[in-house]
Amino acid sequence: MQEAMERIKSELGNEAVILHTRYFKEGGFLGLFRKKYVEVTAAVDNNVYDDLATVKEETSADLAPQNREIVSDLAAMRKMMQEMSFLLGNLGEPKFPKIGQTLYHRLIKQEIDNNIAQKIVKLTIDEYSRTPLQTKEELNKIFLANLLKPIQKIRYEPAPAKQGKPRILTFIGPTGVGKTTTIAKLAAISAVMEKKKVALITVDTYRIAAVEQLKTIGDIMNVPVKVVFNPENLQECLQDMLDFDVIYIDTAGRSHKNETQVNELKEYLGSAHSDDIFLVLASTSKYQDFLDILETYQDVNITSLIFTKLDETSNYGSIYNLVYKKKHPISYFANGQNIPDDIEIAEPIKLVQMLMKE
Ligand SMILES: Nc1nc2c(ncn2[C@@H]2O[C@H](COP(=O)(O)OP(=O)(O)OP(=O)(O)O)[C@@H](O)[C@H]2O)c(=O)[nH]1
Ligand SMILES: [Mg+2]
Repeated sequence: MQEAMERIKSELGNEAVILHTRYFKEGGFLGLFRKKYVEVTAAVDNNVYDDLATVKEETSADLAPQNREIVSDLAAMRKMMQEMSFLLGNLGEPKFPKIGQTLYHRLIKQEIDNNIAQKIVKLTIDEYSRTPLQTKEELNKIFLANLLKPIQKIRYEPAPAKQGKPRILTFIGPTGVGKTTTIAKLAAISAVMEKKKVALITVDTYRIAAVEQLKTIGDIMNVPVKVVFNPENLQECLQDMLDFDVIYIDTAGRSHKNETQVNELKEYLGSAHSDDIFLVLASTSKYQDFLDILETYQDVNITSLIFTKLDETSNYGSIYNLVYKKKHPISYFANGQNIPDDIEIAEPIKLVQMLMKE
C-alpha cells in the first residue's frame, strides 16, 4: 500500500484522490504460494477522467489485466459522456451564422419563446444579409424592427368618453401585484395633474387594511372613497356618482385557482359596467402563470394588461410572449413604489427597447 501511495504521489501529485482500493491474491499453485496484491485507483479531483487516461498511458503496461480493463472502461465512458453532452447541448439549437446565434441567445436569455426567437432571428439575418450597410447599428435596427413588427399594432386605446357619464375603470388581478398602488398612481395623475373629478371605490372589504389603504390614498389626494359590500351596493353607488369624470374601482386580490373567489369577482364586474377592465400582473411572475390567469378570466372583457414591478426583473421575454401570442394590449408599465412617478404608458416600442437592453 505504501508503495502504491508513493507512485500515486509521484504520478498525480499531492492533490490526488483515492477512488478505490482492493486487495486480492493471484498466481500460485493449488491455492498455495499465491501473491498478495493491492490495487489503488486514484485521480486528480478537478479532472478525474483526463488523469485516469494519463495513468493508463503511462502505466498500462505495468497494470494487472483487470486494472487495464477498468481504465479502458473508464476511458470509453468518458468518451460517451463527452458525446452525450455535445448532443444535449446542441439539441434544438437552430443553425444560424455567428451573428444570428448571438441574437438568438440574447432572446432566449430574456425567456422569449424558442419558436418566436427563431422566427425573429431568421427574418433579421435574412434582411441583414441583403443590406449593403453591414454595421452593428444596422443589425440592431433590423433586429428591433423585427421584434416590434408582430406587436406594433397591439395597442391600448382607452374607451371613448361617454357624454355626461364618468369613465369607470376597474382593476383586477392576483394578490399583491400592485392593483391599489397602480390605482393610487393613476388617480393622482387624473386628480392632481389633469384636474379631473375623481372618485375611488373599493369592493375589497375582506381586509380592514385594504379599506384603510385606499382611504389613506383618497385623503392625501382629497378625493372621495366609497366602500361597497356587494354587487347591488356597487350599482347603487355608481348611480350616485354620475357627476364624476373618472371612477377607479379597486378589487380584492384573487387567486386564479380559487373558483369561488373568481366567481364573486365576476359578479362585481357584471354590476360595474366598466369602460375599462385592467388586469394587473406582476412582471416577476412566470409565463405559465400569466397563461393560467388569462384562462381564468377568458369570459371577462379585459381591455388591457398592466405590468407592475418592472424594477424587480431584467427578463421581459414572458411579457413579449404573452402579447405576441394572446394579443392583449398593455396599457401601463409600473416600475416602482413611488406614487405617482413610477408608472408610464406602455408603448410597444418600450417593451422592445427593454428586451434589447444588453
Ligand atoms: N417594486 C415595486 N413594488 C410595487 C410596484 N407596485 C406595487 N408595489 C408594491 O407591492 C406591494 C403590494 O401592492 P398593493 O398595491 O397593495 O397590491 P394589491 O394588488 O393591491 O394587493 P392586494 O389588494 O392584497 O391583492 C406594495 O408593497 C407596493 O408598494 C412596482 O411597480 N414595483
Ligand atoms: Mg389592494
